Amino acid sequence: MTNTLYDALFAPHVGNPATFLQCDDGTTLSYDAFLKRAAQMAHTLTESGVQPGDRVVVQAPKLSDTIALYAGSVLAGAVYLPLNSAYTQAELAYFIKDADPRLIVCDIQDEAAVVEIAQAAGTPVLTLGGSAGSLSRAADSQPNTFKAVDRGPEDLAALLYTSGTTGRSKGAMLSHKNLLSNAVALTELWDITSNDRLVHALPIFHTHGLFVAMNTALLAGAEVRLCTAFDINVILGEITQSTLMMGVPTFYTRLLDDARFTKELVESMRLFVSGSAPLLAETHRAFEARTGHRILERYGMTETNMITSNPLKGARVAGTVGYPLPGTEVKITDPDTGEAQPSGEIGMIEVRGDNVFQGYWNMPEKTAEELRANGFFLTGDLGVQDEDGRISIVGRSKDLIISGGYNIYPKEVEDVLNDIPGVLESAVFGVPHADFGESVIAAIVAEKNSSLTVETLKETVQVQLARFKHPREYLFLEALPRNTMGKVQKTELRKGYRT
Ligand code: MCA
Ligand code: AMP
Repeated sequence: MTNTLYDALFAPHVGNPATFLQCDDGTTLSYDAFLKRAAQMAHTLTESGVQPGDRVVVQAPKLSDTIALYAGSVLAGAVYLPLNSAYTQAELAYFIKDADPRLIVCDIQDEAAVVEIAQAAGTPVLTLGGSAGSLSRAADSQPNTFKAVDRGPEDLAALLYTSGTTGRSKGAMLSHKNLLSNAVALTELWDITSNDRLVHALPIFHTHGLFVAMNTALLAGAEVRLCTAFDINVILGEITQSTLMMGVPTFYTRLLDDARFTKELVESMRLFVSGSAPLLAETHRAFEARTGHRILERYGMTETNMITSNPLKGARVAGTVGYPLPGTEVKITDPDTGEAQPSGEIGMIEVRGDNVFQGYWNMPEKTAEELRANGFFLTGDLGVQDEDGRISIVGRSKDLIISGGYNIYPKEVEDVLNDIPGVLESAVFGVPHADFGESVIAAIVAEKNSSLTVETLKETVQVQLARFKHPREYLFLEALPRNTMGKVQKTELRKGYRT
């Protein structure tokens, strides 16, 4: 009997007294204690009716019990479906309808609202949020061992939603093999060991904070300082006792903006990793000048896990994302013909390997559009590979804004805006932002004689979309700039912004 992820990430830690998690409130959990809690979570899931292959939706705070729930879901053979805690009720309702989960776990503070949505689908709801959470309370009385459900490498372990150029979010199906192969590659490449202590300030509902950070730590037996948020005062304190940090570029610009962040403070640190959004070469250089550390930039996607990384030993070149991970093939192709491009030519980044997902949940046509029959996945990122194999991302063929590491697909925001009475059309675009890298701006063309106001727009947007997707400014225009084919010219909108 085997369970691919459990056998590799969790089983080796049975009886391991080393510290696994340290939380904001000072509580610590050894690996052994964590596994016992995971077993209790697995029992609670099965008692709630969760069968192997069932989806468990989790929109919960960042707690040790949330990580134990992830482990419990693996043990019970379920498919873990984490959601951004910023999602609104409207967004949550879509995911629940699409994923048809057997159980929903939410923040105790959101219980009433989530129950309202869940009732329509007849799905039970349990809560997390300290000792009062109903999931935590139910788990307390369960046995602390659980026989892992048989799951093979191809079985699904997680379903992660990612928005798309069509506006509708798609569930990326990730198998045990997808997650494990990537964790193994990264742990080896970055030489993560049980001597490491990771400062973990990322959210645990995305690939970066959940799989890149947690799965590598589990595989290596490293210690994790679980910070509920990126609080600069907490981070500055923790960094003096840690060896490793994983973050989005905003983490590094915020650290550099603080005069207390010095070379002396990072004496124990051995590695700073950046990803999820482009790290400016100027941030890379400033960080090295301040600390002596060259940030290691890597590149990935929800559908593919991590794809490339700068080397641990060897040149970490600012503005590049390094080399394909072991076991991962990368091809740069002509976006029109799909033909491989010679080195030095810009093209679509395509990826193949055990890290690449199994397709989009219930969307075979979308899967066929983006995942070629030969196994290569079309990332929508434009890149160039040099003679040596090193890759740089130079743009995107997909219309995407990345703000503080969160992805915002303009089409999703435009769909919401266009449905508001009085809006004739809209175009959403990104502009540079000092803290978040990019921020969201909406250009609006109002219908003639309408009394549309910014307040009306904001009211609807607030109900429909998570806060990080909200336009930070609305520009009222007479018409949208279009090319001769009628396509909206977002480059013109960007150029015209504040000029
Ligand atoms: C918070 N706000 C944001 C963002 N985060 N607005 C735009 N973009 C954001 N990323 C809003 C808040 O709701 C708040 O709204 C206001 O901005 C200021 O919040 P602040 O307290 O400054 O923000 P924060 O709570 O400190 O969060 C910033 C953050 C956070 C730490 C950068 O966004 C973060 O943890 N980002 C990491 C995302 C991540 O893990 N991405 C990985 C995706 P108001 O105006 O109402 O006050 S996985 C992925 O992309 C692939 C696979 C990969 O390669 O990793
Ligand atoms: P997601 O949909 O959240 O998985 O986001 C994946 C996207 O984030 C990729 O397709 C890239 O456009 C972007 N991304 C991730 N890492 C990097 C990086 N190091 N540099 C530039 N873009 C990145």
